[in-house]
Amino acid sequence: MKVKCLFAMIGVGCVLAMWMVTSVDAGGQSAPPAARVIEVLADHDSRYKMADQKRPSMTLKAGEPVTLRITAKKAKNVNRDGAIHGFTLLRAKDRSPVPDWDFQLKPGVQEFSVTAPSEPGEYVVVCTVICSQDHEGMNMKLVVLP
Ligand SMILES: [Cu+2]
Repeated sequence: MKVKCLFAMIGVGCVLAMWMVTSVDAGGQSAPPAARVIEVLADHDSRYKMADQKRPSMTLKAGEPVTLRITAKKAKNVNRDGAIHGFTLLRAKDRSPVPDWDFQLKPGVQEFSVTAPSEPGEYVVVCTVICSQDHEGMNMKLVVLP
């Protein structure tokens, strides 16, 4: 009789422990860290701008999820599809495009959810719309930290 009771208590204890472990796990998964929001202005003078930065540049951690909130203001030219600027990320050392970082900007504010490259190093954002005669100078640095 006493032995049976002991086993029953151990059984209940195990179920309780498992429930606690799984619920803690589920809680962790349901609340991912909020992505940092990075605000960029793609301006009418064919320049990217960021608040309080003379030369705009972003610094991200490898694989960090971020939200790009980009405000675009029309320069001289508009693309056939209505885009006024582009926002495309290239690896600096060989100018190879980074997957999922290629955006056409329409006038106004747009948000893009992106993940920082997994490879640390220097990257450059370039405009892909011939927005004015100053288009060639429309770029911005991105540094990815390990
Ligand atoms: Cu441009």
